[in-house]
Amino acid sequence: MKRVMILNGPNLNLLGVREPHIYGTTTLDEIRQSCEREAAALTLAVTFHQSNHEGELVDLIQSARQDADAIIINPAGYSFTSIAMVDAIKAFEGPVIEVHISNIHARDELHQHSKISHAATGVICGLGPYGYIAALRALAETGKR
Ligand code: CA2
Repeated sequence: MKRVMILNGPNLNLLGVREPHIYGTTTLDEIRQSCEREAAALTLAVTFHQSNHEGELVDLIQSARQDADAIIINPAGYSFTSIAMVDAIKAFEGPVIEVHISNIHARDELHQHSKISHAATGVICGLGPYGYIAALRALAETGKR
């Protein structure tokens, strides 16, 4: 069974609680539940993590070298700053899909240019929480054809 590690960066624990006009009303726990349901339907094994700490996210990306076949990551605010996460992702051999709930390209300049995208296999943004489901479906398809 393909193992997928889903990683969420800083402040995503506040989803659904603050700024619903940008990020919607779905909570991170609801996203976790829908990812777990979808993964079961696709026969993928998922783990779901959130951290507000860059080093902890780097440790998780490194651990994926042993523990996962693919990564889905919403790096949140670290998208725009973290060379350490870019380097860790480059050391991971499987596919890495970057997900953003909002359309970062339609945001202010601070939120537009993700450094993580340089190291990602693919990027999904602007589809709301469905982006995580789309990423799982893409990973389930990868390697089939
Ligand atoms: O759209 C996304 O998924 C983002 O990765 C979310 C990040 C933002 O910095 C990126 O530009 C796009 C921010 C996550 C913060 O989430 C909050 C949720 C509720 C209230 C405050 C922050």
